[in-house]
Amino acid sequence: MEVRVPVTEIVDRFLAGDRRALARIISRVENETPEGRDYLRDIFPHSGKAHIIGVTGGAGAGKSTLTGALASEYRNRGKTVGIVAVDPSSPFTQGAILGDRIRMQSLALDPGVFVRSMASRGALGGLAPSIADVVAVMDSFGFDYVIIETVGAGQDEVEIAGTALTTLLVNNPGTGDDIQAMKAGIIEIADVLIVNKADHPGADILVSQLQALLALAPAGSRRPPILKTIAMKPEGLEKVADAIDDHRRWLDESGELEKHRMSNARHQVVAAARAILLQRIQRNTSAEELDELVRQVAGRTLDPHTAAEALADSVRG
Ligand SMILES: Nc1nc2c(ncn2[C@@H]2O[C@H](COP(=O)(O)OP(=O)(O)O)[C@@H](O)[C@H]2O)c(=O)[nH]1
Ligand SMILES: [Mg+2]
Repeated sequence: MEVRVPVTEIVDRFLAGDRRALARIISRVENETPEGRDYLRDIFPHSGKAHIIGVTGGAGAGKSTLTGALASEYRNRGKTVGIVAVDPSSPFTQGAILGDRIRMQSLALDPGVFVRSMASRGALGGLAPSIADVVAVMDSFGFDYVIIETVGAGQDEVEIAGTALTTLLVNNPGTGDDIQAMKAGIIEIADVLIVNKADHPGADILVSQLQALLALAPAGSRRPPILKTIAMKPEGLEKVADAIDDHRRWLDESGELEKHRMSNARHQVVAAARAILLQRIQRNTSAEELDELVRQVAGRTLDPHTAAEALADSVRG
């Protein structure tokens, strides 16, 4: 059985920089336990100082490798980094961080880096609301940068972009479908475009294709820089780190940062309210009751909205 330690004691240890307290708080927050909510309430006022970076793109684009290389670049600059890997196939997720990649192993031993992997889907479906909470915990701990790695799957990356202040979109030469995907609007969320695996043929062609796409953007909108990297080597990460700092400066000076904070806060409050209501409905509805409603809807004797009203009514009063 686990020894109960008062919330305030753990929070004090956390605020003093104790990594074990950090690990404990992240677990409780990620699992959305009452203890986790107590921690979050106490430490949330300490968040808001870190720069939050989203790294998104297709599976195998090199997001994890790039995230590790970017973290090393920040360590060289004397900065600390928290990493949240929201990617089931992430090497960060495979327990020991990559036996075969020395750089990532050394990151795992570095007290200036903290890596956490988590599932993208909450128990109730939808993007796990706790991702933003875990990011807030790392932010409160005092990391200079928090990097969120997420596999590009449409809605997820849009929501992650809501949490991240600067979003990197990782592309590869010679794949072709990237450009199509970006036409579908994903490019709108990219603040920095990365052409990774620039050691492969076709990197310059991809750069010009991306430039052509950006030329179509509305006049006056900010053009994301396009940067070539070889994350595996690593090569090109200084420019990436500089571009992220440039973007942060632009956010500060243009007033976009404040707008972003407001819309992100609004999104989080609404998402949390939705999750609470859904939990209450689930608490108040038995599996049999739900099955009965489902049968009626499937049998067309009841429409889905009326069924949902019946569920919602269970939390009233
Ligand atoms: N040639 C080459 N391979 C790379 C580069 N960056 C990553 N890779 C490799 O691409 C594969 C997928 O990388 P990973 O970081 O796991 O991609 P993710 O799925 O986007 O996180 C791995 O085998 C990496 O070693 C690069 O710049 N050049
Ligand atoms: Mg990965």
